[in-house]
Amino acid sequence: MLLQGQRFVVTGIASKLSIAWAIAEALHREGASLILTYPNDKIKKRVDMAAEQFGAEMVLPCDVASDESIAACFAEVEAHWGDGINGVVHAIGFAPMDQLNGDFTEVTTREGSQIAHDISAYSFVALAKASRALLAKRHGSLLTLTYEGSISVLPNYNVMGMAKASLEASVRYLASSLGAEGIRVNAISAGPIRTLAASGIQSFRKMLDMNEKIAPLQRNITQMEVGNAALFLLSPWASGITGEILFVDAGFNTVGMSEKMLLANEQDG
Ligand code: NAD
Ligand code: 0WE
Repeated sequence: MLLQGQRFVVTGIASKLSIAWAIAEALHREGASLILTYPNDKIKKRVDMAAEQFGAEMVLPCDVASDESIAACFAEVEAHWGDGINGVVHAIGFAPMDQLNGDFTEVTTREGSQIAHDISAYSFVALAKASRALLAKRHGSLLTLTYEGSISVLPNYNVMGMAKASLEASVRYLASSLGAEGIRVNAISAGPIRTLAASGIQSFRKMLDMNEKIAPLQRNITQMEVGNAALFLLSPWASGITGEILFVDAGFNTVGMSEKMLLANEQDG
C-alpha cells in the first residue's frame, strides 16, 4: 500500500474507459483516499459509479471553464482535507468537434482555438492556482495528460496539438514556479486509447492500427498502463522528478522510420 493515508483529487472521469478512471483505480489499489470531480450533471452519475467502486470520500462539481466553479470545488476540498492534499490529477481535454476533422489551416478558427486552449491547457494552471496551498502542506504533486500531437503533426489532431504544446510548456513553468514549495508538476504523454474523447474521431481505428505497426512494442497501450505510470509520478518514488513529460506510448515517439514502413513502401512501389 504505497499511498496509504495519502489524498488525491481526480478530475476527468467520464466513463469506465476514461484514463482518469484507471488512474483513480490505481491510486485506490495503493490505499489512497480520493475526491472525484465532474463538469456537469450529465456526467455526474458516471463519477458517482466510480466513487462507489473506489470508496471516494466526495464527489464535487468542477467545470474548469469557470473560475467560480473551480474555487467552489477547492473550497470544499479544503473544508474536508484542511491539512493538505498529496496530488491533483488533470485529465481534461476538449476542442469543438469541427476543429478535429480536416485541413488544419481551413478548419481552425479563433473561437475553436480559444476553447481548446482554455479547457485543455489554461485549466491546468487554474487547478494549480486553486490547489497550491493545499499541495504545499504535503509536498504534493500535479499531473496532467498530453499527446504526441503537441510535437509531431498527426492527422486531424489540429488545434489540440497547439493546446497540448501549451499544456506541456505550462508543466515546465508550473514546476519552476511551485518547486520552492516542494510541489512537483509532471505530465504523461499517452499513446492513443479508445475513450469517449476518441469516439467520433475520423479514422481513429486506422490510427490505432498504424501505431501498433510503428511502436517498438508492436501494440497499443492500455488505460491501466497509464494508471500505473500515473501512480508512480504521484508517489514518493518520483520525489526527484518534476517538469517532466513521461511517454507511455509503447515507444511510438522514439521512432523516426521503422523497418516495416520501408517494407510497406517497397511493396507499394
Ligand atoms: P475522456 O473523454 O474519458 O476524458 C476527457 C474528460 O474531460 C471528460 O471526463 C470530460 O468530462 C472532461 N472535461 C471536458 N470539458 C470539461 C470541463 N469544462 N470541465 C471539467 N472537465 C471537462 O477521454 P480521455 O481519453 O480519458 O482523456 C483524458 C485526457 O487524456 C485528456 O487530456 C486527453 O487529451 C488525454 N489523452 C488522451 C489520449 C487518448 O488517446 N484517449 C491520448 C493521450 C492523451
Ligand atoms: O487528446 C485527445 C482527445 C482530444 C479531443 C477529442 C474530442 C472528441 C469529442 C478533444 N476534443 C474533443 N471534442 C469532442 O467533441 N486524444 C489524444 C485522443 C485523440 O483525439 C484525436 C486523435 C487522438 C489520438 C483527434 C484527432 C486525431 C487523433
